[in-house]
Amino acid sequence: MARRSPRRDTGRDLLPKAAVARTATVVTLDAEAAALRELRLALWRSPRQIPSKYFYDDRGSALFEEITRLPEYFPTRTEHALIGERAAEIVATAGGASLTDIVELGSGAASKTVALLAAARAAGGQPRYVAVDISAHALARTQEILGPEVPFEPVLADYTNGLTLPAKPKGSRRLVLFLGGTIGNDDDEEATRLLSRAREHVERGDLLLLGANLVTDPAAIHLAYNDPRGVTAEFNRNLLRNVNALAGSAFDPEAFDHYAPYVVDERRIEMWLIPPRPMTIDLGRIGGSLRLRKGEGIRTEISRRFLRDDVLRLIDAAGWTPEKWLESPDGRFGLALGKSRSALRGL
Ligand code: SAH
Ligand code: AVI
Repeated sequence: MARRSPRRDTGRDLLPKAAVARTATVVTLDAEAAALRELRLALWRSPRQIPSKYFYDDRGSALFEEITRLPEYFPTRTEHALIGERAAEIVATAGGASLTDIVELGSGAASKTVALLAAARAAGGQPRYVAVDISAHALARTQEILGPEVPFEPVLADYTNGLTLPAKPKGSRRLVLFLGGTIGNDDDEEATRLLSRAREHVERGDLLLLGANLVTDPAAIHLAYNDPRGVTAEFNRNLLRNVNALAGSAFDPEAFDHYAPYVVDERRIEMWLIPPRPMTIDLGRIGGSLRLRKGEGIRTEISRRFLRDDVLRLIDAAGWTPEKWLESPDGRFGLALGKSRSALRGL
């Protein structure tokens, strides 16, 4: 993409139109400036990093959907089956017919949410579906998958920043979804902050449904992030394309190796991009250039595996009292339902 000339953040009339923005990082000039600052800080951290939310431009979202269909990538289909089997129970716990809206953070294509919406309708409700995602492509896919009959409100936003959501009628029930194991892409501090802030959008008694990858066979986890067709490797490298488009930087994605080990004692996959030789990269609007030594990787993602009690402790610390725990028969995926308390505890 052509490098844009530097602009000053002088007024709202200069903002690019939201309709043409492809990710929430380019919706406003403020957001773009914040993204450039965030990238700079992350690249100078030790180890060097690029936050995983930068995976999700149009191509990244499409590649993630492709990953979810790979035979090696078991989390999506495991969670899908679990939600499919327990949808009626989840909806009943979340208010049944009085459930007025389902808000999903990082909704992606929302393939699993369809079962919950159907169960809510079967229980006599007609909830609106509010999907929050940083990727315009993901929200468009959601609309396609849902069809026109579901009341749908897409929100193009970065959920780590302040979120504005459509108001909920007072006294009605709202269910917040955070599925796919995306919570495992954050460390404990970030995860607790995110889940606590989600409570700003609910009333006491509303529910959270959180999906988490559980500790299982390391070889199976390793294969899920090292598929032989190289789709995950492409997803990893594509992050550099997205950064180039956003920042006018000159990373050469093809020059980096995809490396994704399962680190047993940290209980997490780590995704890295490794330069096989020394490189100097012009960082465009991030500022300056980046010198990488041979093998000096950039970490692009952590993807954590949890034990049941880790998940329950996490939601409790974020102000959601654990109500129910659902687990796939193979023990690889868990869903925690938590009820919002009025006061925060344990933070
Ligand atoms: N929940 C879906 C998608 C998981 S992929 C599933 O289970 O299949 C993670 C999703 O979160 C992507 O669609 C990505 O665009 C979105 N995402 C990642 N970081 C985000 C952020 N900071 N704000 C909003 N959306 C984010
Ligand atoms: C979105 N997130 C839960 C996925 C994961 O498994 O951590 C992203 C992903 N990274 C590589 N493959 C899939």
